[in-house]
Amino acid sequence: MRIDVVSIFPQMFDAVRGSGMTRIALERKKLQLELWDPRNFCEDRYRRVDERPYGGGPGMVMQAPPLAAAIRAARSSGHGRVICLSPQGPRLTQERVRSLAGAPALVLLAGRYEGIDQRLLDKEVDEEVSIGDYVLAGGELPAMVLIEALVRYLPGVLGNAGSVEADSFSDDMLDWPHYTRPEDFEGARVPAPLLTGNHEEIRRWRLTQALGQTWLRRPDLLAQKQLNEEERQLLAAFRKQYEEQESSE
Ligand code: 9D3
Repeated sequence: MRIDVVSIFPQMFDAVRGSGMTRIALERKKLQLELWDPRNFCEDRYRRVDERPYGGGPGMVMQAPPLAAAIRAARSSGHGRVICLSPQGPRLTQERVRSLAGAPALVLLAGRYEGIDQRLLDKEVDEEVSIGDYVLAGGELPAMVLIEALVRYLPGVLGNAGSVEADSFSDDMLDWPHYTRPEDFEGARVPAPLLTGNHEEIRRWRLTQALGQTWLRRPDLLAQKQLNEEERQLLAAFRKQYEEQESSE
């Protein structure tokens, strides 16, 4: 997959270049990441990319011409859809990540300041995406969030190929709790079913925990999920135990 990013802070992307799964993807040539700085596409000799808003008001607005030139340069290499990271976009979901991961190339536009000239968005941007309802200073970290989420879908990047599939199951359910050595950590023991070596018992314990934790912490997710007969029984057992424990405390 090829990802071209348009940003006035290209150095921020050293973070994804230099570490973790994204670095592996780059090394294995599963991912090609190119940065395009709109300041290099300015006519202006001071390299400015922002101006005061028409109509007045606080803050600055990113100007259309340098952004358009940078996006067009970025697109000429790939032929990707242009996605603007924007607080105005629909929220990024795993489903959207999955659908974008199928694209051979994407252009990501990360804005700064109060916003981007609307005409640039109208002419050059195919879709907008937000990563959540909180205020950041720009689209760079959201772009990196999207890149990391996408890279997990590239074949030959994830060590454990099962993880992406496991997520398609678990994106509507929380994870079960995980344990590793030592068996006893300051008096806290690993739950007994995990030590039995009985795969069926372990599977049932994990499914029960996933259902139970989702019920406790994210009832909104559970409400959307169609439970099968086994899941209904396991969740009922979890709730019964939880409620007994509640009333005894
Ligand atoms: C407080 C400023 N807001 C005016 C009412 C608008 C605003 C402009 C620019 C808010 C944030 C930003 C910069 N943010 C992004 O570019 C951004 C973002 C975010 O802030 N939160 C979640 N997802 C994203 S994607 C891009």
